[in-house]
Amino acid sequence: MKETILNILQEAENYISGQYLCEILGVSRTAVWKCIRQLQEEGYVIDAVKNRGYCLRESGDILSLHELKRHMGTEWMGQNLYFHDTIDSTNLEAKRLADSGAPEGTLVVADCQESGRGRLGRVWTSPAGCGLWMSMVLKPSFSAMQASMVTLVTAMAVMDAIEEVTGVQVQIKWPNDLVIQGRKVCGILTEMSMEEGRISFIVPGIGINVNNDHFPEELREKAISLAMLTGSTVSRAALAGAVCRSFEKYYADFLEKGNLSGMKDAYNERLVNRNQQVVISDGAGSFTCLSEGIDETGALLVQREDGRREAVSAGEVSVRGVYGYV
Ligand code: BT5
Repeated sequence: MKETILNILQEAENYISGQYLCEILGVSRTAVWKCIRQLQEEGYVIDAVKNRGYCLRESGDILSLHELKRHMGTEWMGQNLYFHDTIDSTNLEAKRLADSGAPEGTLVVADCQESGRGRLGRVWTSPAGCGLWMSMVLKPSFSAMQASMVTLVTAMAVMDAIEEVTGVQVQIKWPNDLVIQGRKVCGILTEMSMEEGRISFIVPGIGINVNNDHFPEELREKAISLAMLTGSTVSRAALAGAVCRSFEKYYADFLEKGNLSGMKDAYNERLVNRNQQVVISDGAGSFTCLSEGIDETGALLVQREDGRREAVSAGEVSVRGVYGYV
């Protein structure tokens, strides 16, 4: 019933009378009032005026199943949707769901992660009430060789979504970070499960700092949130919907071409450090080189100091600027 009242208020442009709600729902005025109180407690600003009824003023940044569904507008991504106030990690949950048969397009969103994860066992700081922590389930038929490209497809999708919702221009730090003013606003962790040499599922996990007004000491110089830039609260539900819609678009292009040729130029235009010296670290050590941009497989083309050119694959590698994070 609460859900129906919310839908009616969200669609109405003006006051809706209490009497009307009672009639449609076949319940008492007290029952309607109880629901209104609950919605107010959840953060909806609803005016209640005698002889006029109820009017929804704003939804602000409420992250809930209802708000996520309302903003989704996708064909397949997020149509099977889970929302948790708190969870260990949306990637872990998406993998558990995928393992037990959840379909492609399953989306897990949480308000807070207690064990948010970065790559190589690093921690992803995921406090409640300010970030968008979400993971998607893909069940592709392409080969494992192509899987690392999914991180870059996801980065393109998030970049566009952030611009659509906030107007803020984002840069990409290959392979899995989005940065603004040299600070990390989003990290992507793509995980894959294989069976008998074939991909059983891929889970791209996205962490976006949206309305954080501060960061722990160790991230203060390195991280930024969208609200810190725009000065206003950003709707995480609207952003989640935009990410999913834009992901559908880029993923379809990637599947059609089998590579990143359709987005390579746009990616390179936003590549931070392009044509600059960077330090690349992998399991074997680190080296300094000139970053030239990605090729259509998503590898970073670099030139070593001795002039040798090579393509570095987007796997477990890190890139940083010669003097710091970018
Ligand atoms: C990443 O790893 O950037 C991938 C982060 C993916 C997070 C999402 S949230 C939803 C889903 N569920 C999960 O459990 N994970 C995914 P990496 O490149 O390894 O970067 C990790 C490093 O980023 C840390 O060592 C910190 O230095 C920094 N960091 C941690 N939390 C951050 C935050 N909130 N904002 C910016 N930087 C952060």
